[in-house]
Amino acid sequence: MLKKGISKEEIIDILEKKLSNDFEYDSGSILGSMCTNAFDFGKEIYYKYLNKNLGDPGLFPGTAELEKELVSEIGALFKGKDIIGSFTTGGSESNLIAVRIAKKLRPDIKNPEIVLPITAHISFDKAADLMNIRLRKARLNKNFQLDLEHFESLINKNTCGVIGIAGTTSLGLVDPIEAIGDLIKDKNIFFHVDAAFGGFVLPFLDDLGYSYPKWDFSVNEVDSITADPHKMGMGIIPSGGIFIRNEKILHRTGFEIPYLAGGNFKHLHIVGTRTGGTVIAFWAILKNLGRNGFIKIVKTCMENTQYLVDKIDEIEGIKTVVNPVMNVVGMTPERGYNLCEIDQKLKNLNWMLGKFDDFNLIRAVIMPHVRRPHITKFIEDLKLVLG
Ligand code: 0PR
Repeated sequence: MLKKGISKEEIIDILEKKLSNDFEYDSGSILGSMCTNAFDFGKEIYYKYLNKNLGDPGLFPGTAELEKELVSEIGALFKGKDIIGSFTTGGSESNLIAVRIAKKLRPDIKNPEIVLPITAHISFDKAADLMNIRLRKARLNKNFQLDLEHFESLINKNTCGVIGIAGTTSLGLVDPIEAIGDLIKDKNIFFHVDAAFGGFVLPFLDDLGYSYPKWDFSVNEVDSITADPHKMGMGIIPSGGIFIRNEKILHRTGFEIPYLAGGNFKHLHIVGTRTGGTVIAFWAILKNLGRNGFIKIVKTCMENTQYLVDKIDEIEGIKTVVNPVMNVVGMTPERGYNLCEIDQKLKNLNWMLGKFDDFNLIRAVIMPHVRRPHITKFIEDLKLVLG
């Protein structure tokens, strides 16, 4: 540590240099991220309120009330009534919370298991590792859809929870949530839907005439949903959300914190001290954009997604894996071409995509920061790479 501090100007100068090799969303080269630039007004609000700490809500009752209001509004967007929940650091924390609830609600099961699709996010492996739970992963069929028969065969007397995904990490697909619900009906098994990505896409697709399977609280068996503001919600990084149907779950499974300056309360979080600023910012983003604002953002992303799909269809050497349900495009090499090589050559040209070796695909996520000229340039470079 420096003995004597240096000037702000000098520090800013040093930071500019040190951070100059970071990628920027606006450059368009980040084609494989589920995060994006936060909505500008949200940044202003976040900066104004960044000292708010929801880890001690008794000290910030106004912020806590705002969080409740926001949870309820999003719960209604997900077709639920009197939904409870809270904001987290992201999809991983929300999924950890959901898995913990599933385990806690079934103390009668000695060796708890969770059944989930093989496409489930790595956060469930983290949860299983931390909580000593066995994951039973169901495979996919040829069309990258969940093999429901295999899923069913993995459910047994040790199953405390099942997971469905609304917007898979690799392809943005939606699992058959209603059919999973039918499999666990009246079985006292917790049903969590991971809509970390899809949560702020799917509710707006209806208006745009796209079709997709039922995925939210309108499916009676769904107990909780993960949905992240810092993905398609245009929120501040980091901000995630967990939404829960039954309010009794907080009382039954929450942690009691008795010594806080603001007074006793119960929460479900993995973390203690928790940002209120990102929650207030998301409240402001939702109010400012309104439903129409989100529809407009999703519309542009979906049109750009189709543009990319059409362009890929014209190229030899690579093809799209499935028809996208939302703004995620999986590409797989055709015979004679190699995935690692394509990915590396694209990276050499500054195109940063996600590579999923298990499914032999590279993934582009057409976030709001990805614009049409970026896609056109990407296609030119992709043609070059494929020779
Ligand atoms: N659930 C699903 C379906 C996800 O896709 C992800 C993250 C999570 C949960 C976990 O969310 P957090 O990362 O907020 O904890 N999926 C992103 C992905 O793999 C994570 C990410 C984000 C990766 C930005 C790269 C990146 O630049 O794309």
